[in-house]
Amino acid sequence: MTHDDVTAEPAPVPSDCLFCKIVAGEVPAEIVATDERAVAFRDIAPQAPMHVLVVPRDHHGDIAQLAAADPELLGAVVALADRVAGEQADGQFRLVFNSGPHAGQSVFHVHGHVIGGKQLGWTPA
Ligand code: DGP
Repeated sequence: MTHDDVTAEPAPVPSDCLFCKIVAGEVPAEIVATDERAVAFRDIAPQAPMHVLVVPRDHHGDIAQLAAADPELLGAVVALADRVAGEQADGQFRLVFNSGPHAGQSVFHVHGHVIGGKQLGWTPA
């Protein structure tokens, strides 16, 4: 994907989107926080004492598509990540958005990995 591919047009919602199903309550997840626009739940394969995924309720494929289509919603995702870090850890966190398969994205409903609860190393492998 290039920047030319990013438009404000909403992407079609895939009928089999895992994170849409978690948001809808159709697939179980350990939800730790919600608000009107976003949902936070524990990652199924945690990489740190706190490893929570924050997703917008609306479907967007990746962070660039979300930022182009609804920047306020991206702000809501970041705000919920900050709240989760305050509730689940010491308020300090790393927020990672993998964007595209080469970056490690495997679920194509934008999600921020909220990671913390220990001293984190740098850089990611
Ligand atoms: P990414 O690779 O950046 O697209 O992150 C996807 C994350 O989603 C990965 O860390 C594992 C997590 N994950 C995949 N399937 C499920 C699931 O069914 N439930 C939960 N809670 N997390 C999942």
